[in-house]
Amino acid sequence: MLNLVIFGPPGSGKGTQSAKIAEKYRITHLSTGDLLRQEVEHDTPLGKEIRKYIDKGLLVPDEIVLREIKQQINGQEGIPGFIFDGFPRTINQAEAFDRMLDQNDTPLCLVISVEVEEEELFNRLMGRSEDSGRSDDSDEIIKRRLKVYKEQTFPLISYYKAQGKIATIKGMDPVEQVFGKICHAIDTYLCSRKVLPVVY
Ligand code: B4P
Repeated sequence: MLNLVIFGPPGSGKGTQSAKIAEKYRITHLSTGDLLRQEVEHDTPLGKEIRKYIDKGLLVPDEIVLREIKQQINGQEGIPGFIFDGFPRTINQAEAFDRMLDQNDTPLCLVISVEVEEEELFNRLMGRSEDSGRSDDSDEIIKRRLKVYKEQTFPLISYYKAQGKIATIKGMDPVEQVFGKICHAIDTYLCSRKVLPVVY
């Protein structure tokens, strides 16, 4: 089973690249951002609770996110793999995720870490804000999301480096070039079952 995580700050291209990875490697794309926004759209009590966090640019509480992920994984046994997009985002989520994968006997293969400079991230998200309709794509909230990333999500790089699972991708290039580098990292893993400690 091919279990991949794509990791990076807001605007690094996680959603964009995940769709392409899912299509090429025929695995299921699971975006916690999309799952949470769907709950908000349905305007359920849970959706109302989630909205309070997303609208402020804060992370949604771990227990809500973990429940969503569990439901998705448990409903889809026997599929070729997953690309987890935007999950995990805290050390607590990563530890719970490791336990979940252990229980299902389906280890995590590779964590794709996409690196983009902060000014470019801000410009991309402000560019998207014009037609995304996303309540969190606004000047002040984007700045908060970038701060939350540094404080709560960035430490996951050391967590997965210690497991020898990080492939680092320079994400400043156009979409197709970034995708080419990601495919190279995945194909290298598929050939050797090893993650090379290089920057693609
Ligand atoms: P997400 O939906 O994950 O939003 P994101 O971090 O902004 O990434 P996204 O995938 O949308 O953008 P992308 O970089 O592809 O999360 C939203 C919110 O949900 C979070 O703030 C949080 O509140 C909550 N949440 C989600 N997961 C959670 C979790 N696990 N725990 C707690 N809370 C959670 O693309 C951005 C823009 O860049 C696009 O316009 C794209 O076209 C452009 N772009 C992409 N690649 C490019 C390239 N190479 N060159 C130029 N532009 C590019």
